[in-house]
Amino acid sequence: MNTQTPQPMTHLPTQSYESLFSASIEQINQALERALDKRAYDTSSQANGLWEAMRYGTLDGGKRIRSILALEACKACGGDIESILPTACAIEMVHAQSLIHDDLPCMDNDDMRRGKPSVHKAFGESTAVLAGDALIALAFGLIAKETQLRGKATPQHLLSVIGDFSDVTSVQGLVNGQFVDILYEGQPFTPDILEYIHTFKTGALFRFSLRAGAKLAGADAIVVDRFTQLGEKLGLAFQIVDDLLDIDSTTETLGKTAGKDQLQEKATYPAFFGVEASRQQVEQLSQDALALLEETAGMPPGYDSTNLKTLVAFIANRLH
Ligand code: GRG
Repeated sequence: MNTQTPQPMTHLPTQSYESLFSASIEQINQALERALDKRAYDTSSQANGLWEAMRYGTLDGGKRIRSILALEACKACGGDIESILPTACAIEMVHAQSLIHDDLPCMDNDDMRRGKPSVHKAFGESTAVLAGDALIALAFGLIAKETQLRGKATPQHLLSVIGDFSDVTSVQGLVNGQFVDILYEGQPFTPDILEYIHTFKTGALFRFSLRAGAKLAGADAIVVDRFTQLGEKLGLAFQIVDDLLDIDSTTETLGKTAGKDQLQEKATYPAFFGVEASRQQVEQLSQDALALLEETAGMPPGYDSTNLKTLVAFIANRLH
């Protein structure tokens, strides 16, 4: 396998993701720890094993890229962190759920995730299914119960975010993408099918993250639309890079089994277009994302897109 460091494709701020966003990642991790504190919900000990599995699958690991995007979108649009933090945690919970269920033998069947045994390996299949189920429902409750609306964000914005969250967690989002992803395993596919799978399976949660950040800042419709497009570009770029890393990287670096897409005959960008053309698509999507961030109509005075531009570069150039 080729483990050479690829040349950065997008020439942008070079500060590393981990160093620039360490405080925000810590803030999200602490909020997730509180949100998954069993004592707040359940005083009996019967379901301790379920809580352990939910915590194992969500805490301790993960780049937190989707929640960081939501936070940064909210800040760039003039919003307050308190308005978006519960939604950012809900995003991570649903993302964790999708990984837990994706790893199950009846889905993509992976024994390893985030550098440790996947949840069904550590806790058994039925617990993994139930832990994922509980995380989705808990995520909705978190947004509804914990969001503190500040600044221009209104209850109407909050309701609309909850509506979007239903779309992304159901047939207009991850479930749809996963279904079609499995449907096309080992089957001939077209670029349209490929874009469909990636848009729903991965893009939908990125789209939601950027859109929720703008909405919970109380942004105008023009800005919400722009951040929605930004999420679509970044989600697609993220998944194409994921496809490339599956070929180029190692199990050790990724913390999940590398080289599986080819074995499972998955519909991926490099499988259809080849590695070089796939990299060019990531570059194009990154340039499109940067162009969206250059637009200022509807943005607050002092609008600063530096952090979001750094995130574009991280998504294009990431190695894990
Ligand atoms: C949401 C109700 C509901 C069901 C989920 C199983 C399923 C349906 C969808 C699977 C979607 C999936 C696994 C998409 C892959 C997305 C992807 C590239 C994941 C890796 O994300 P990273 O690299 O992971 O951000 P970390 O570990 O860093 O958080």
